[in-house]
Amino acid sequence: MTSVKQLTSDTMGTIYELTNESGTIVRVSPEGARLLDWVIPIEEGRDIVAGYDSIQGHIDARYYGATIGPVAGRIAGTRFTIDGKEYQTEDNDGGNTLHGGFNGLDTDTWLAETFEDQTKAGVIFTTDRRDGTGGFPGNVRYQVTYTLSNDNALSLTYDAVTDQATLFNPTNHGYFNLTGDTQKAIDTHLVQINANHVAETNEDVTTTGAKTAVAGTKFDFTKEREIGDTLLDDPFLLDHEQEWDLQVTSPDQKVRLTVTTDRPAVVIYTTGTGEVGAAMKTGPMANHGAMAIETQGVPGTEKFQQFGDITLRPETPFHSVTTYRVHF
Ligand code: FUC
Repeated sequence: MTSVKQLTSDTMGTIYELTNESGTIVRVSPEGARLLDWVIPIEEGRDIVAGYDSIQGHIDARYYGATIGPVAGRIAGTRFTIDGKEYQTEDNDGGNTLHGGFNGLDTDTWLAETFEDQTKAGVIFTTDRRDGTGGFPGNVRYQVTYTLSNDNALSLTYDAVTDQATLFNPTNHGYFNLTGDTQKAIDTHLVQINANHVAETNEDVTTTGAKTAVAGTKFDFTKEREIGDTLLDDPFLLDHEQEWDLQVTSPDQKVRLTVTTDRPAVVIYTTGTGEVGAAMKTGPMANHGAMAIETQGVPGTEKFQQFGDITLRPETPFHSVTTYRVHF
């Protein structure tokens, strides 16, 4: 059996708790349609998702575990054009629009609807936005569905419909530390990313439009290796030639996380000085204490056609699935 129940606590507010037969527990919040906890039933329960010890901490810091959008990453110069019409978005990141701007989808309190059956349980989060919110055109309904299955997969399904052409490139900003303790750096985690190229970035982390082969660079994770102390904030261009796109294994090898997505890229962001000392569930965040695994369209796609198309049009509803699976 899998199940979902609604709980309320003073520190976390309303949460939805998903459980499966193996005793895995996933907790999500309507605040930002956010992933709070993913507790693996080993030892006394190992929570592999980094997060604050209160929902207010999450709201203030914004991105931990949250649904990010309408456009994940940076819109360079806070402007984009669709069908010849230019739109202006907010400057919340040194001349660029980061993660949807000041009021990204992470700042919405989403409506929640639960479902459960023998093999899976979950929550459908929905939020509606008016034309022009944050500078993005279209009255848009966004949905994110979290589904926990009995085989320890957590799927995040993104859907959206609009009444006029707009941009949509969502992600989830969950930070992971497979030791369960963000006071420990992730440096000895083993990582494999099935990507032979990264998108090249400028100093301000916007993309240049070029792609770089990973061979011989610090971005080469095509064979499993320790992530080390390198700081990453880079879009890996997924080859999509294997069963999964990315795999992370805990230093004690007791937990392995595989990620499979239909999106063309994954941004790996390893936390640095900006996050050090944050009041996490397990105490103050270490330098390099977690990694965000953000599947998405390649940042800058609105500008660089070679990366694809993130235009959402009325006649083509958006649908995308990323599946995270734990092996323990
Ligand atoms: C990631 C990065 C950013 C940023 C943020 C918290 O997605 O690309 O640089 O600092 O999340």
